[in-house]
Amino acid sequence: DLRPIRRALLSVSDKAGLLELATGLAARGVALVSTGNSAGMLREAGLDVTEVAEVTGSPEMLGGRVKTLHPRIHGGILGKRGDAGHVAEMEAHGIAPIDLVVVNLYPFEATVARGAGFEETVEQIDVGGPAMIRAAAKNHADVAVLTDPADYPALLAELEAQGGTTGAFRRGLARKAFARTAEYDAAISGWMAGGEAAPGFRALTGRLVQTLRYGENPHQRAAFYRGGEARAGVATAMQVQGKELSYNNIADTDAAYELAAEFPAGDGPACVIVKHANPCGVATGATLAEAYGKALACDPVSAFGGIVALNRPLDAEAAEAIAKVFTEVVIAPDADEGAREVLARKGNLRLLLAGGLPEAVAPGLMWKQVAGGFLVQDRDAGVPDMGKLRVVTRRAPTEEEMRDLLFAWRVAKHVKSNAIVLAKGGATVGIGAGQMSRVDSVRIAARKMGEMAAPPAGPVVASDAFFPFADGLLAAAEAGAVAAIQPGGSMRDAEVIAAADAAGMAMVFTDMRHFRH
Ligand code: 93A
Repeated sequence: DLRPIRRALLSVSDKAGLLELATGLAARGVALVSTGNSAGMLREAGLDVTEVAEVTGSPEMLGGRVKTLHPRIHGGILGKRGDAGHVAEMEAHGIAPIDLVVVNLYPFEATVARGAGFEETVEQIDVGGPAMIRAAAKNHADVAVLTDPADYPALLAELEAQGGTTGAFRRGLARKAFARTAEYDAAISGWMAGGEAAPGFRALTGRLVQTLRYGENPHQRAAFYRGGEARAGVATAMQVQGKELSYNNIADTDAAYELAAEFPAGDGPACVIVKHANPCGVATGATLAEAYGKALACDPVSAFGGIVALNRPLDAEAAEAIAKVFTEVVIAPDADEGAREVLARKGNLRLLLAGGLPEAVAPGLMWKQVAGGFLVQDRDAGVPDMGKLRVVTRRAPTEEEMRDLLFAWRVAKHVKSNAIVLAKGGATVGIGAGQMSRVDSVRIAARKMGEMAAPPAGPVVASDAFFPFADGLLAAAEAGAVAAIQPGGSMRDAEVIAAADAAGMAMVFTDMRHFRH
């Protein structure tokens, strides 16, 4: 299924990489056909190029609205090379085959983004471009289609290596081409709905990574797509060993890695262990192995069969420690040779290398389905202004307490609400998640701490939203908590502050809450 490229049509708004591509094609004897500005640029560079108007015998008209919409162009793209009927018809109508289509579209999205007016925006709706892209993608049995300058070098490399394009190569390009036109039309319809200011204006489009064996449960079908945002993470990571990822693995790995990203390199080694979308242990340490040990100590029972995420390249020492506990997935920015050797002994364990840490504060969107529709919101990239943390109690936190408060706060953001996190010495020591009442979350966190092999004294407590009554705070004080961090803002803040003062606790308000449902 190798196909030569004898004639290429180039019509691009984004001229990046065009000259290099066209020069490479011309050097291989490919005849170049092109539209107005693209043709001008090629000619200026001394390349031999035929204008589309010469091919069609019809000038560009209607201010450019009709340039390439002509049977000599679309017949040349769509005709089946192996179909005698098509070939005869093409000859009868003077249609020459086009083997490569290089098109990128009028910059509709960028025009909307800069706030252009209605008329101007309508004019930036490309019609001829998508028609050519879709025609070429449909006929990928014979035709290659480039819609992204990033793919130009790969095409030249393919020609160099193969002397033409393979079926698999053309199919990959066609899939990308249809994703692009779908995304483009979704942007137009979103704009027409007046939704350009709403999150989600860019439609849900993605590239299938893998059809999963099943979903959250075995009777549910499932698939995994990559798309939307360019953040490093589970969707872009490389799996270097282990069994196939499951739906729940992927969701939990994402939860783990997003929390690990709250501890960028400058914070020192950090480790997160997640089970059922919630962290069951999070810690920092002098080494990754120490961080893992501290995270594991928080709740070793829950950590069995968990997901481990690390904020820096995995080393052999940490890998040895992780390998001792049954673990489903390990994700890290990278892993050194020693670590890979250690984990290779655990054939089933999935090791994912993400290449980097996602940026915790990067903007992005989150989607949640509801019956008959979906909700879209910004991802929670909020970070309270640390300079404006308000000490509301008579006693201010000590330096050490403050360090643990800020640590616990970062973790609480990634625990399902109602979230309560007890922490000491840069490690969680009790986590209460997903309860309908905040006081229950406190009790669970306190019980978890009590079940530790060596429960610490004097932990701090973080609450993802305000304590509506004093009872939750009092339960934390009873468990030994010496300091608290919470958004504040309850009608009964005064009662809660008085309870903290009575217990000798220090408390700070963040003025920002982190519900996560
Ligand atoms: O106005 S169009 O929808 N009508 C067309 O027939 C047509 N053919 C190509 N826009 C059309 N194009 C677009 O022109 C291409 O998609 C590309 O974005 C652009 C390239 O024009 P130029 O080479 O003059 O810069």
